[in-house]
Amino acid sequence: MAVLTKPSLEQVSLPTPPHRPRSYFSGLPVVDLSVTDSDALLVNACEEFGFFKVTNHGVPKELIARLEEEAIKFFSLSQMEKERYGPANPFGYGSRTIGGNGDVGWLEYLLLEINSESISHSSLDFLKEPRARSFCSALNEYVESMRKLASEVLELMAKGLRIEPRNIFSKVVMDEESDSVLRLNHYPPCPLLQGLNGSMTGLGEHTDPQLISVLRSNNTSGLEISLRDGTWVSVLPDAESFFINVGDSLQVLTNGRFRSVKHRVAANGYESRVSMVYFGGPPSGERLAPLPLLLGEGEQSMYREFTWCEYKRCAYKSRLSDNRLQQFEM
Ligand code: GA4
Repeated sequence: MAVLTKPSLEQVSLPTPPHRPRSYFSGLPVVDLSVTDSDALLVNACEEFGFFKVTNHGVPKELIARLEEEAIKFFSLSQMEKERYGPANPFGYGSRTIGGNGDVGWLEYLLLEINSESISHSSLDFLKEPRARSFCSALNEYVESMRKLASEVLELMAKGLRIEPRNIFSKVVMDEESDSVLRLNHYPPCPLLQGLNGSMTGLGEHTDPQLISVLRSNNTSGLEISLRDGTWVSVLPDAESFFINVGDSLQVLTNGRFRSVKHRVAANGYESRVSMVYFGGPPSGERLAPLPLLLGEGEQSMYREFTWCEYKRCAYKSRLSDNRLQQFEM
């Protein structure tokens, strides 16, 4: 793995690559949050793709840039130094291995636990050090704005589904006890791919366990989503917008009406990809089952009730690409 030695932004934005993916998916729904009736488009996107892009989200550009810069500074430390804060179990610094069951990818990352609205310092000892002060403040401000954005989007989903109360989904992730996570990923350029037409996995295919994921990446391609018919398509990167994923928990609450989207990241031969993902999850003891409000007349519940804690126990025994909801199906 290429190691960033100097903590500078330039190091992760290499010259324009001579090759980009052949084509990007053109059918991706774009939800403009400044438009009042965006809820219908948003519901449609959750049903059809489980994935969409949001614009006019109100998250300050400067905050995004600050956190990205801090993340890059961390990833620019020497490999030996970074390894002191790992291996991620599940929180902390991780490199090449994902989860504990044999998944690997061309990336390094920080997995940070969010405790009562801010980043838990015990999830990464580095954050306890004086030199991490600006990193901590960027992380906490970022998490606060991600909670707000996730909550706004979840309320729009309830509005679009015409269910009350409007905070029926958002209250789950806004709860002080909610089990949410922040993930900072760095996919270094993969020299093995240079000049070749091959591909390599950055992060293997999977669905996200939580209700909602809010993803921001720099302008490097790599993200791919699986469409309903199983075709994989590349997502055009857009550093100005956020991408929203429906997760397994929201698929359950909506009795499968919303799709938990399968996605993956391909490694790039020339450019570094840096992404920051907020995963909005329920409190540990939260019971998850299809909302009776959303069951049509005579419609059967697709899932039995289970707690988030129960789901997580199974999830940490699974491989990335496993269908983690299968065991809860009726
Ligand atoms: C996928 C979504 C998030 O990145 C994550 C991942 C977690 C991890 O990296 O530790 C998991 C994966 C994710 C699902 C199954 C288990 C757990 C790796 C893995 C094999 C942080 C999460 O919440 O679930």
